[in-house]
Amino acid sequence: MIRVHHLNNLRSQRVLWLLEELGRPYEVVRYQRKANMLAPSELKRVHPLGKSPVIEDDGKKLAETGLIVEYLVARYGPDLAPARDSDLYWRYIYWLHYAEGSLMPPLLLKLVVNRLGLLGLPARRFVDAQLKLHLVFLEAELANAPWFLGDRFSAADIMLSFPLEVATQRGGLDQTRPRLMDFLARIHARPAYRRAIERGGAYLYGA
Ligand SMILES: N[C@@H](CCC(=O)N[C@@H](CS)C(=O)NCC(=O)O)C(=O)O
Repeated sequence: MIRVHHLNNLRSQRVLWLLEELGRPYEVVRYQRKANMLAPSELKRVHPLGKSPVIEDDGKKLAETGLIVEYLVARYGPDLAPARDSDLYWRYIYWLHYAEGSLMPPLLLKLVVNRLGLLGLPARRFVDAQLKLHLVFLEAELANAPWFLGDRFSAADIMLSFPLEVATQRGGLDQTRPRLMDFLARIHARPAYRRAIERGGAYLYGA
């Protein structure tokens, strides 16, 4: 059975949600963040970086959410991705990389800037401008279709969920971007999303 090493409240929620969408049985090994927000040292026994998510499946141990999503979809749920020989497939892969590679960094920077208080002020304008750039881009991407790959829900939507949820907390995402807010409302209403929250435990960013 697939085992998910899950740190409360964070990125690994997407992996649980994906597994619920796929209808795959899985085991959750839960870890609680320490007061300093870092993962407990037990996670370093699973992977040297001690970060979550990590999954174990069929003798393999995999880290990085984008890779885990790509692997699980390829192996267990090809319907959640476009056909490999289509142009849309590369758009799908783009979103898998974009979510962690481009959208998360300014959100992480915003966390740091906020914690620095006055010291963070010089960087705030730059970070806010970067976040706005991404939100304008993403809002426009949903102009003609409900999901990031068009009319069909896909694992790209799952991958983008976490940074967009975080953006509502500290990235300036609000009702001025109605398509993104509607996207979040629609994913939060999905039965699989709700089941994943029950399995994963408290999740500050969800509905
Ligand atoms: N890009 C990686 C990021 C992994 C990551 O930073 N995970 C965070 C949880 S959101 C973590 O484990 N933080 C605890 C720590 O760094 O100790 C991924 O998507 O898997």
